[in-house]
Amino acid sequence: MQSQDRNAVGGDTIFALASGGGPAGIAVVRLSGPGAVGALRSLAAGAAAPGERRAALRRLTDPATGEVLDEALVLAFAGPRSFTGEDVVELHLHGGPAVVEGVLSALGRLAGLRMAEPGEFTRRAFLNGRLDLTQAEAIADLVAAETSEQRRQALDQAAGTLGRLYEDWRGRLISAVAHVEAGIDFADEDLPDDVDRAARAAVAALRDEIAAHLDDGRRGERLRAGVHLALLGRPNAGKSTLLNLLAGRDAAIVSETAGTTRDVIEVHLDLGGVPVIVADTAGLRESADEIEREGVRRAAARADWADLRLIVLDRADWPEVPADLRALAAAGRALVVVNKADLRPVAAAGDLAGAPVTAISARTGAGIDAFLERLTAEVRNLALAGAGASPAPTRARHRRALEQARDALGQALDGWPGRGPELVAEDLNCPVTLSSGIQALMTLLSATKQTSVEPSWAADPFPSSHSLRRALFTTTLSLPQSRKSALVTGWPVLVYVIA
Ligand SMILES: Nc1nc2c(ncn2[C@@H]2O[C@H](COP(=O)(O)OP(=O)(O)OP(=O)(O)O)[C@@H](O)[C@H]2O)c(=O)[nH]1
Ligand SMILES: [Mg+2]
Repeated sequence: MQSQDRNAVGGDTIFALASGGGPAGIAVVRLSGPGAVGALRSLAAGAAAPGERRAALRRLTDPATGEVLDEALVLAFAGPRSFTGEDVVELHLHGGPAVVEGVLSALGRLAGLRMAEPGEFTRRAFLNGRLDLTQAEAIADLVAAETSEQRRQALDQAAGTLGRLYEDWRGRLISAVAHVEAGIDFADEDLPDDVDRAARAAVAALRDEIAAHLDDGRRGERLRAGVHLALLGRPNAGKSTLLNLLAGRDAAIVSETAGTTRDVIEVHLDLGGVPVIVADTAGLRESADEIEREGVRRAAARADWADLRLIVLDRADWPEVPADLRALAAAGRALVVVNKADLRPVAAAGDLAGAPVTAISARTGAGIDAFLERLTAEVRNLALAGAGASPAPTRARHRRALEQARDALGQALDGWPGRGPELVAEDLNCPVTLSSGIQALMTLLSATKQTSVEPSWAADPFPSSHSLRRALFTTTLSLPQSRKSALVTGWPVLVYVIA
């Protein structure tokens, strides 16, 4: 069952508890690598491994002492058709700590086996080409997903939606670079104009697509990391009371002393499937107290970078709203609640400088349902708007690489080579810039620095030929025959292949 190809990466065999720690009905220990099946045989006192992708019951013993460790359900997956691409064995044990500990230490004493490092199974899957980098990231996101929408996004990405989009862009860019290269290599010749025009249009379209993909309001990243909501307002407005109501527990101290909250207090909520991190902050006012001043400074900082600001007003501050709070509302990404509506009916509706206003009582819960509905809609809008239509970048890493690609394409379009014999040295910058765009897209999918163009047929008769020319060959196939011959003049590789 083991071949070098199947177990290309590690050489050694890794194992780890794949399920959570602590007593449980079942615990799963996973093994991956060339020694996985042999290790199973050692633990099963020589009994054969089950057939591929079949489960079997085995009595597991410690090979060193002969002591029985468990009766377990075991499964074997032969590489390369396994999660890691290597031979994989799963031991479904009874989930008691002593069982798990006994099996792990017995495995650790077998030659060629070692404990896996965190993330190492997924890493091997990635290195063996079972996953691209966006999929490997998605597995981590799926394991960490706490809400339904996070799960949906992670599952989509794990299925390759994001990777396919980037791969498609990379392919289109390679094709465009190949055409530009041809134009430069054969500048003296009568290349058809529309080849150049088409390449240029393809690069422009791609640049626009990447820009549109980036212009998503960071929804994918927000959904992955959580929408940050800051509660802001005067001391005693009822921010902490509202936080506790939202959290359903006494997370923050509430008192009638103005200036109670100093540190930023966070609670995590699931609003409509979107993770939300709500931060309670110190009441905003001038203060002589040094500690309170620091609290106010932290509140202002949180207000700056929060995705959404929830301005909590005491009904005494409504409808004559203090100028600084009105300015906060006017700055956008804000909702307003007028609190303590239980003390005196509050006529609060409409908006404050564009931010929608709701009247509530954080003490009695009156008005909270309507407010939560509005808040949930706003949060879903921040994290999901347009979701479903196209996948979104989910990490800052994606954003950086995409920005690099977009900028490289823009630069290439600015310096697009002239046509014909007036070709100048600067023209050569264009394919180089485009290639750096390819490289940027490549880093989205792969951590390795491999060349950006792969040969498109198996047996390359001219291994030394420039990879871009090979790509040109494939792209020229879509041209009419007359154009092909124009392009291949003086190009032995292409002449050979087309003939
Ligand atoms: N009647 C009434 N009292 C409220 C309501 N919400 C809060 N309070 C009271 O107002 C006082 C201040 O509430 P907090 O939640 O501590 O106010 P805060 O905005 O966190 O105040 P600081 O932490 O000092 O900035 C407490 O005595 C609360 O019980 C409400 O809806 N109705
Ligand atoms: Mg407070």
